[in-house]
Amino acid sequence: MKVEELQHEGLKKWIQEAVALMQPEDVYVCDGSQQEYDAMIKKLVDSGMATPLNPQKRPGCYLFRSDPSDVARVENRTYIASKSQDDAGPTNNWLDPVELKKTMTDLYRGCMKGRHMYVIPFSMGPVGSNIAKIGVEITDSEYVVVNMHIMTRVGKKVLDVLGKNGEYVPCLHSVGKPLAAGESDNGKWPCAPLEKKYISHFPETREIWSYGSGYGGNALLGKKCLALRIASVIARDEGWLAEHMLILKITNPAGKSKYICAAFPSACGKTNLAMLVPTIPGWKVETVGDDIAWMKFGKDGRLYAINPEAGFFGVAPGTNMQSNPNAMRSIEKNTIFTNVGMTEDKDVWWEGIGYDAPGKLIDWKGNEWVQDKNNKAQEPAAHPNARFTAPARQCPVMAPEWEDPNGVPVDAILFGGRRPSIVPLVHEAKNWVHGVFMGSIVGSEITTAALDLKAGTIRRDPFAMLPFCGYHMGDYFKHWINIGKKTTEDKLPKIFFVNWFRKTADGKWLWPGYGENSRVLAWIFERCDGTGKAVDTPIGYMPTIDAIQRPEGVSEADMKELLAVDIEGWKKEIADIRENHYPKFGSKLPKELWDELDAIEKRLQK
Ligand code: GTP
Ligand code: SPV
Ligand code: MN
Repeated sequence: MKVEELQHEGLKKWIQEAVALMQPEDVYVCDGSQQEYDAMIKKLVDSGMATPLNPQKRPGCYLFRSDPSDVARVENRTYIASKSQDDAGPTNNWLDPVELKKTMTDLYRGCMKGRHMYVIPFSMGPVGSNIAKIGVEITDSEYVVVNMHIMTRVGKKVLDVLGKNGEYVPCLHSVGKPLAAGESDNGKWPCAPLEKKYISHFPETREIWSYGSGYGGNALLGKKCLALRIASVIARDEGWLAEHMLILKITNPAGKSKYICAAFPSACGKTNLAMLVPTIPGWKVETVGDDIAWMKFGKDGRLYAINPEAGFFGVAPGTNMQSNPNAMRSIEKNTIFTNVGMTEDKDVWWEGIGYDAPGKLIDWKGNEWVQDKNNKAQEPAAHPNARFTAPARQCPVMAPEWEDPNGVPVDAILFGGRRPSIVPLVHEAKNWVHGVFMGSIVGSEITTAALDLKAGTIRRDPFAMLPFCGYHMGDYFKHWINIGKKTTEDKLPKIFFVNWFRKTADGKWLWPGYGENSRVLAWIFERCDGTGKAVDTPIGYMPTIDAIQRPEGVSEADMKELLAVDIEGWKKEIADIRENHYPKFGSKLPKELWDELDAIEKRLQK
């Protein structure tokens, strides 16, 4: 489609300005069709950027290898450029919006020379639904176009909804590597060096400007940039919640269903929990979303959640037929793989896929790779943050209502993270504010989902939103408390804290995780139903030792450890929150949360 054909004058003007600034060879407006997807893929294959995978084993699948410097989000180059620094708060990188726009305009000048410009109209949420938000991404990356096709709803139907003067979030993106006349990428992933990368958000004007990275959340701007950082600001203003949460439906043997949202930091198990195959007979879990939830109040005073996305951008390593068969089935066809290993017959392989590498591989850097199981220090064949992009509709356990524009009523909200010690398998908040307290203290061992952090150390990641909250986190905590005041306690979701990642002294998992997590979900279901057995402890309600059936391989002693309150450990935890975590938020830390901290400390001292 041509720019001249657009009905929306504002949109046309914005595109024309971008063209004048970025100077692409030509401009193409995406219509979201299959032909368009196929043509884009062909271009990517012809240029050597994409490798078609084995058409028998992986029909419609393609492999990309990114630049080794461009393999994950870059938190230290991600900015919340609100007018006042205080509005961005202590947890976000801030730059003055006027200064930042100046810097980035200079970078954008001529940045698309030798490249095509694509205009991607997309909807987060079902097209036309009154909770959906429209964005338009301008990009010079075909990789972004095909990924956006899968991750969002793209094209003509979005433009129809937008009409002549509809609202949209403008999302500017360039890989930041102009080409000289006659020059091509030669199959090499284009991006800019780290110090030139900017992933910028302008919350007041609701704009996104991204430069220099082609990877994941840095470049697919509907996801973390729009659906979380910008949407969290809109949600604050409008009285709803935009969260880094999976949404699942769980049905008990009697056929009764409940909906659960769960916030875990990046690479801490959302996709896996969302698609879980229960190990307990008679229970069923279905998927509504695996990464982002938008929650709004219904007329009945309950919170309803929608998944604004249309696909999964999931972590490949560790995904296998045992751990997540539904993800494995979702990625059998029509899937884009980024930074995984490739076998000689052009299938994919990664660490933790469930079987040894079948012969020689090409690793994610494009080099020959032979598995050496005796060499513990061998570099992996797949990058630890290697990902698959797959259409949600391919997941065999999508809940039929996953695209319901009204969303699903939320019965429970879970928080969690990777905590090798102290935090038990599950505990339940006494009330909403106690639950907000739980969300505010989420901590997790750092994973490889962000480039610039030291994997393995524990950092606080409140509500799993540390890298995704578009405003002052103290105000965000307050917003959560206020949400609780908009309805009655009985209509609010119950809040729980889970931890699948306890380890033994010799570093083994204390809890088998994955499908076995269904045992904990069943208890949560029962608690919401008013039946599950619990004891009152200083940190909240916990299952009695017999309330959760013990999985095979977990001894009675293990179970006791998983469900014990580590009083001394929690005292240290509380002290750390008091001395290091909460003070960061200064006067914006809601008094209610200090009160919760005092109360829990008192209970621990008894
Ligand atoms: P993002 O897409 O980055 O937001 O990640 P996510 O939260 O969806 O995490 P995902 O489900 O992709 O899991 C990340 C890693 O954690 C994978 O390597 C999984 O194999 C591993 N994992 C997930 N669930 C469990 C579990 O219950 N126990 C253990 N031990 N590992 C798990
Ligand atoms: C995450 O890091 O939480 C992701 C991947 O889901 S990305 O889209 O790159 O943010
Ligand atoms: Mn995520």
